[in-house]
Amino acid sequence: MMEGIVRSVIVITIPIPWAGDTGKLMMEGIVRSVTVITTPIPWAGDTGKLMMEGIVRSVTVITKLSSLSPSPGPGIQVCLGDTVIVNVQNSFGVRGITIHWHGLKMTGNPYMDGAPYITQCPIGPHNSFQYKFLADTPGTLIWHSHVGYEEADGMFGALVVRRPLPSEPNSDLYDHDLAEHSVIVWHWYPEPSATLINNGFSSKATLYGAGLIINGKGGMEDFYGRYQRTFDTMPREVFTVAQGKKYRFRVVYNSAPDCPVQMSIDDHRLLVVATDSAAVEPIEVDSIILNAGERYDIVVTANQTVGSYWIRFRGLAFCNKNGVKVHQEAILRYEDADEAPPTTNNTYQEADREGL
Ligand SMILES: [Cu+2]
Repeated sequence: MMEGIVRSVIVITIPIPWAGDTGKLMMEGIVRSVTVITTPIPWAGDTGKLMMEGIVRSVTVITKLSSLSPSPGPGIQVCLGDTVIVNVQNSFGVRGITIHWHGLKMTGNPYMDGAPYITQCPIGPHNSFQYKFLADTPGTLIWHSHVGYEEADGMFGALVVRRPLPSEPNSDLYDHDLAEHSVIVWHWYPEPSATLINNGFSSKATLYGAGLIINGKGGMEDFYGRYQRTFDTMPREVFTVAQGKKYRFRVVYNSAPDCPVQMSIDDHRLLVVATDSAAVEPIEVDSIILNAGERYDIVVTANQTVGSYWIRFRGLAFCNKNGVKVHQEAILRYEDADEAPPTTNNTYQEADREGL
């Protein structure tokens, strides 16, 4: 608790033998290796707090033991054709959950798609469920809870399905495609989404955007005047690159309100090579705009002076109404660069780009 604002929280912990664990799966006497993702969850329904810049609010999050950031949850990185197994244990005391694998076709396998009351009854409190499905769609996808506001409140993560480079369109355009270059953008409210959104709907009030968080990190401002102060002390996410190399970044956007986000990198162009898990004819731009649930794969060439550069995220629509100028930054840092953040301004206006 800081600054006098305290909320109770349910913290969900997955002590993870996470992505990359391999195991054996036997079907009809045929044994093959699979990528197994085990989540034996003492989610526990523990109470705790999540604090950003002194604002504490409840979140429905999945905590990685290896990280202090409670959301996004662990990235799932698999290969095309892998059978993916995820053991989910719901340790909430009262809520049902499902996990949706956003972007996978799930051909012939609808009951693993996580659509509550349509293809699956929610996993009840203190119950578990094993998802098992084929990674049948290559590209950048997202996994997320599909009940209530849990996704909006933090229960989501990247799901990346890679294929052999010879069959990967545009793979000649980059040197590296690393898990650490997943960029997970979360539209963030300073209190539970249900509180704001339900009240907004019932009173026909306009919902305003409130904040953006990149891979669980970011400085926060009091964008809509709720706390009557400005604060900006939290660390920002840093993406490291080596000068002269080309990197594929996989950008995922999770948002509850109408808040498209414009993303750009100072002094660097973005080469778009895929969107929503489908490869596209490469096109070079100076910014992209993501809507909720969208994914963009971009190639960034580290062709500038060794240093640190702002990666800028600028909210539009509800995130730019009535003076609410929601923005956030991460840092593109070259190896051997000073650890200080970029010295250029990080205002909303600075993030305004042409597009092409
Ligand atoms: Cu979805």
